[in-house]
Amino acid sequence: MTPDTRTPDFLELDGLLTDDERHVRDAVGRFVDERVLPIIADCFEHERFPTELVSEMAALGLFGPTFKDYGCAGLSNIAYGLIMQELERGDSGLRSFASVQSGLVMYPIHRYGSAEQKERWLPALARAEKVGCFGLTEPDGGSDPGTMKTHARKSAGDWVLNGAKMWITNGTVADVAVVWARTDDGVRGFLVEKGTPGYTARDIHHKFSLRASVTSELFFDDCRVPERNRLPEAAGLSAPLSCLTQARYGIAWGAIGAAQACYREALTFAEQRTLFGQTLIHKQIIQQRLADMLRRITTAQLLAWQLGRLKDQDRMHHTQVSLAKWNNVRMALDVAREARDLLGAGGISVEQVPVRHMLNLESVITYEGTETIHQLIVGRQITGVEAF
Ligand code: TGC
Ligand code: FAD
Repeated sequence: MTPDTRTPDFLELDGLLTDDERHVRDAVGRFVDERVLPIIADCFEHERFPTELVSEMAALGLFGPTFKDYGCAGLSNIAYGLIMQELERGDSGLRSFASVQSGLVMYPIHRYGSAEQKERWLPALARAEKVGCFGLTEPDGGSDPGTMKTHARKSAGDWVLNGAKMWITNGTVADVAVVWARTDDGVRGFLVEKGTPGYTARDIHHKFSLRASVTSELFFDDCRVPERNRLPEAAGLSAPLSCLTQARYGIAWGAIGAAQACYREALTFAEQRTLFGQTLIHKQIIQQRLADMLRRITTAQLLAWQLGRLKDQDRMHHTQVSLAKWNNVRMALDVAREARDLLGAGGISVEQVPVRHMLNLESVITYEGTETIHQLIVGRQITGVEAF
């Protein structure tokens, strides 16, 4: 078989997927080609999240797809990864929306919620009749959530929240915010509903990254939340950190999609652009750059696939996810920058995909743990020494 250098799938990973996984990938891929790519550059340019696509994503079963109950599809974790890959081939903003809804809102409710909370929220979130957000990061620093200032105090059977969260995806559009706050018993999670007195959200503008995604600040000013809205099984910082593991897993796959989009455009350009009497593909340096992109994407694909296998076998460790998020996002950012440069001046236009992906990936390498934080997590796993 001739290795596929177009998709690219150089090591025939397609053959490692089940029929269901291929079917899911192709269905989401068609959605991205037909519904996302025609509008996404305009959304990015005009700082608009394409809300009109959310119900279509829900109809495709893209929210909470690995859960077996509450109206979800019960897909494998590899299928989930492929969904993220295809969405991020469209735009990191779309993948962010799905990451937050599935990994950061449905996951904590499914794992840490009461039966009543699950019944109330999970089917509605799966159908995207309700949208959620996840509030962990605070204005004084996101890398060290253990020092969060937002706090909740018990008062006449309710909880009273005070504090602020910053850089929150979907904050102003969310019907429910999963909010992490310090209590006398350590960190606890709360479901704060839109319209609760004392809870407000406001969008952050002037972003040059993830422009097709809503990013917000959340404020809690004596915000009273009933005990029934506390996640009863969430105790301590490990609860929000376990949610991050889910979202980071999806990002490790998603970054591959962004890199694929950039590589394909660079390859097509190099085949068509004639300079010094020949198309660019005849130049050694261009071939070396394309080969390097292919090498990086291929190793990231293998890494994501094995991570997915481990997750499907319930053997995945969160430090393995850190290694994959670090490697694959760094790979995608490097490929996007290379592709941007290879396109010459045209590469600075949002009419070509690399600059949009490149700018988006500047957020992706920062959120869900910065590259440095993931290096330190892996470093701690190697040495047993904490160096944060
Ligand atoms: P540490 O002592 O390491 O851990 C406390 C407890 O948690 C456990 N744990 C984890 N469990 C599951 N998954 C993980 N990833 C875990 N990491 C740690 C750990 O075993 C321990 O359990 P126990 O039972 O012993 O108590 O805590 P630390 O305070 O030293 O923190 C370590 C550090 C720096 C790794 C952590 O704070 C960290 O990951 N910081 C980065 C914060 C971050 O990534 N924030 C992301 C916010 S959400 C976001 O960005 C969404 S973007 C959304 C989009 O896609 O649009
Ligand atoms: P800081 O933590 O202040 O870090 C600043 C710098 O210091 C970084 O370069 C970092 O790598 C470095 N650094 C940190 N610790 C060390 C150390 N020990 N040694 C050496 N260097 C160190 N958060 C949410 O809770 N929910 C969301 O939905 C969400 N969505 C986001 C969407 C976007 C578009 C963005 C950009 C961010 C989002 N975030 C969200 C926040 C994100 O998780 C944080 O930005 C991230 O965790 C880093 O926190 P910080 O920006 O405060 O940087």
